Amino acid sequence: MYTQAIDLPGQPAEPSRSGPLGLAPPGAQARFDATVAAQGKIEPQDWMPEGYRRTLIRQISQHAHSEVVGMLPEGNWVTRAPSLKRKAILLAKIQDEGGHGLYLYAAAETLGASREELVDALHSGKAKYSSIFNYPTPTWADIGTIGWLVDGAAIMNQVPLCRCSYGPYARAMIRVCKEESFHQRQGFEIVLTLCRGTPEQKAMAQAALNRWWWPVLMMFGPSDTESVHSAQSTAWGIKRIGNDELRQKFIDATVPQIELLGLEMPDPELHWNAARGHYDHGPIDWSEFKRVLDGDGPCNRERVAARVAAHDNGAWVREAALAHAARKAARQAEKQAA
Ligand code: BYC
Repeated sequence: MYTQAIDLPGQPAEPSRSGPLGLAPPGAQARFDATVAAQGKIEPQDWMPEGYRRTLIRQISQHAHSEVVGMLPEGNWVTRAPSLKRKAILLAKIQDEGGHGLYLYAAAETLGASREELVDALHSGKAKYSSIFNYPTPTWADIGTIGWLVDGAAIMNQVPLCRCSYGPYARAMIRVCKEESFHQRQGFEIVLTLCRGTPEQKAMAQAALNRWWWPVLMMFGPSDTESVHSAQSTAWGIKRIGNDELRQKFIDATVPQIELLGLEMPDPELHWNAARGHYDHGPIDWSEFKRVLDGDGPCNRERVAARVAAHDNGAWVREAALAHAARKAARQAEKQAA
């Protein structure tokens, strides 16, 4: 997975870009359209429209940033998880999220973006990451709820991305979804344990569900009528299912889980609509979503500051790795010359 950015034998070293003035080589656009229409895969060495490339860099890098920033709310609980076993499981989950970030940065690099520019965009506030990671985790129940609902919503959104038209992204999603599935189950198990525990523990689970429910619904993005990218991304085979349909699928799958846990519904307007064959829900407060995207959520500043500090504190590791790689290359060159 990490080697996706390495050149393929017999293929051009660089992903083929539009010609001068952004013109496609003869037949390239038709080949691209035919591949997308046939649900085939576009690979890094294939010609692709500049807008397709930019859209993928935007989405994949935002997705990578989300995975990496998403480690922070959970990292907050590694030392406080209630048992050694819970600590070990949480640590492994957080490491998985870091791994997802790496696959995704590698996938974005196959499109000609450099890791430095992507990371700089996150640190300067230019690039977005998922709104959900700007909320705090005040109790252990929040950790269970993140696994159950946040990873649950992530799977709902990412399973269709396994069929995305861009090969490296689609392939990264297959492994990511398998791991998210495990995360979702471990989160549900934490919440189930709390719900079967003392009244105080069950109340903690209820409070976490109430806090996370609406932000989780916002994870799927704005309503289709407000979504600026959906139409084009769907035409390019990047998006397979719209934001509203995925949100509805998530709600329909989650309500029975809330019932099984014996928790109260976090939205008094949630009810089964037999005519539609779906659950209806109350209105989502999109002004809150907008505030969080504009950098004014409960933890936006803290999250970006933590990432910048981690990057700065890790400068020596990057320098050491580069020095090691340079020495190894020099030794190899010496050997070849001898
Ligand atoms: N948060 O036209 P739209 C995880 C932005 S990590 C922030 O619908 P699109 C996990 C959107 O970017 C899960 N911004 O856009 C990790 C656009 O703004 P720009 C992360 C959002 O791209 C650790 C504008 O709103 N998952 O699971 O067609 C621990 C208009 O939206 C959000 C992914 O990244 C949001 N929630 O559709 C546990 C999945 N929603 O870019 C778990 C990959 C929308 O024009 N991404 N925006 O400035 C996608 O599937 C799509 O990008 C989205 C949005 C469905 C999110």
